[in-house]
Order: sequence, then structure tokens, then C-alpha cells
Amino acid sequence: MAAILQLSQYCTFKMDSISTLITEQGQPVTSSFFGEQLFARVTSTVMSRIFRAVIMGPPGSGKGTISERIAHTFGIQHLSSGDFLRENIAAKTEAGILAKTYIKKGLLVPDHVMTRLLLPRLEEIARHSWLLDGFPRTLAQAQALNSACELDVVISLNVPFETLKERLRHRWIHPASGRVYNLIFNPPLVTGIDDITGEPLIQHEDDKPEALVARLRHYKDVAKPVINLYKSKGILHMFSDTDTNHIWPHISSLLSAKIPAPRSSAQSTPTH
Ligand code: G5P
Ligand code: MG
Repeated sequence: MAAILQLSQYCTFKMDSISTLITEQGQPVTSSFFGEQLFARVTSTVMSRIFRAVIMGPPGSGKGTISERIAHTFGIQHLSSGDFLRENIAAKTEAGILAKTYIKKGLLVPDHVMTRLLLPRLEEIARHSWLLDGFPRTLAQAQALNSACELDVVISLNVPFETLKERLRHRWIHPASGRVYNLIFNPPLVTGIDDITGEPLIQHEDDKPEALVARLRHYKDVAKPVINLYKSKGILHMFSDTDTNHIWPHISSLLSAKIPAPRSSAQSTPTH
């Protein structure tokens, strides 16, 4: 019984659902029932439970960097709204062509375009645990997501404005994979070249100075009601620091308590 209780807390499973599970089977709740058989059933139910999280934060706050670490450590799918938009731009889809005009100016893509793009994608991966990076960004997007699914955790990164400006100036990416480098924080082995493929790195249009300042200013205004919404739901976890490597152990231990890690390296030092 102690093990079941521990497991239910570990995975935020409620004891009500466990007793429902038992009575649904029409079996009496006897002490023998709390044996190996039930433990195995609960374990498999809990371990297959889907985990859904959002990471939010201003441009350059480290959402992409931390998301990669989370995906790598906990084996959950990472879906970045920015990467998804860039894929659509590259493929010249209708949404991509429209989005490009906004992104180039450092503006947010309209809510209806974002929800029409992202929500069907989430439906496609509904059987997997996922981490959404960069969506929702506005209250309207958060409400649309809310009506589609229930979130377990929202991570909000709080990094000072000057730190963000400095970071993005030095950011380079490998467009095909989305791998992110920083000439100071995690430089490529050879300047301007992706470590894995040997292909050239590029700088995002919206990391160039004019678009960048507009993005940073706008973030604060639109994020506030979203943060308040998740705070009121009791699922918001805010992390403040100037350094991703300081934030990461706190996020790692938060998630270790919420999702089962597929390997023993939940606290291991990441490469990026
Ligand atoms: P994106 O692509 O989602 P942003 O603006 O949210 O873009 P961005 O720029 O991708 O955010 P990030 O993911 O938060 O930043 O940060 P990152 O890439 O991991 O880290 C930034 C840099 O700092 C990297 O070079 C990294 O290596 C380095 N770094 C990380 N940690 C540290 C550290 O501790 N120290 C140092 N020195 N460096 C570090 O969205 C792009 C556009 O798409 C549209 C918008 O137009 C948006 O501007 N869009 C949406 N529009 C409407 N609604 C949505 N939901 C939208 N989603 C995207
Ligand atoms: Mg990003």
C-alpha cells in the first residue's frame, strides 16, 4: 500500500482514481488485492500516463536550450512553435507565407493562424508526452489550448532584458535540425559550421537588432495574463536567473518528481 501511495504521489495520480479502478473491476477491496497484481496494474497505468507541459519565457530566455535538455533527459517530445513556423516558411505553405511577414518585423503571428497550425499538430501526437515551447504566447492562445487539453506543468523563465539582448546577438542555428549555438555559451567546434552535419549555420532574421528589441518589449505585455492564468491554476513554476546552467538543475528536479525518467541520467550534465 505504501508503494502505491508513493507511486500515486510521484505521478500526481489521485487515490480516488485508484479506488475507482478497483471498484470498476467489481472486486472486493481486500488486503490481498493490494498485492503484486494491483501494483503491476497501477504501475503500468501510471507509467503510461501522458505528461503535458509548456515552457514560456521571452526571446532568448533559453526555452529552446532547456527544452532540448528536457526532451533528451525525460524522453518527451519537444514542439517549438518558432521551429514549426520556420518549417512552414521553408515549405512555403499558406500559413508560412503569412507568418513570415510578421516574424520579419519581430511581431507575433496572429492567434488564429497559430492555433490553426498548432492544435492539429498536438492532436497528432496526443498519445505521447510533450513539451510545448513558445506556445501559448497570448491569453487567446492559452484559452484555445485549455479547451483542447489539460496541462500538468508550466515552466516560466525569467531572465533580465540586458542578458537576453546579449545572448541573441551571438546566436547561430543549424536550420535543418534547429540545433542552437551561441558563440560564447556553446560555440560550434568550427565557427559558422554545424558540429554534426558540417553544414553552414545561419542567424535568424528576427535575431537582428531592430526585430529583437521589438520582440523583447512585446513579450512582457502579452505574457502577463498568460502567466496569471497558469498561476491561478496552480501549475506555474517560475525560474529566475541569468544563466541556464543555474536554472537547469531546478527544472530537472521538478520534472523528476512529475514524470518517470527513462534513464538514470536525469541530473547529468547536458552538452548544450
Ligand atoms: P521563437 O523561435 O519561439 P522566441 O522569440 O520565443 O523565438 P527564441 O529566440 O527561440 O525565443 P529561446 O528559445 O527562449 O529563444 O532561447 P534559446 O534559443 O534556447 O537561447 C537563446 C540563445 O542564448 C542561444 O544562442 C543559446 O545557445 C544561448 N543561451 C542559452 N542559455 C544561455 C546562458 O545561460 N548563457 C549564455 N551566454 N547564452 C545562453 O519564435 C520566433 C517568432 O515566431 C513567432 C513570433 O514572431 C516569434 O518572434 N511565434 C509566434 N507568434 C505568435 N504566437 C506564438 N505562439 C508564436 N511562436 C512563435
Ligand atoms: Mg526557441
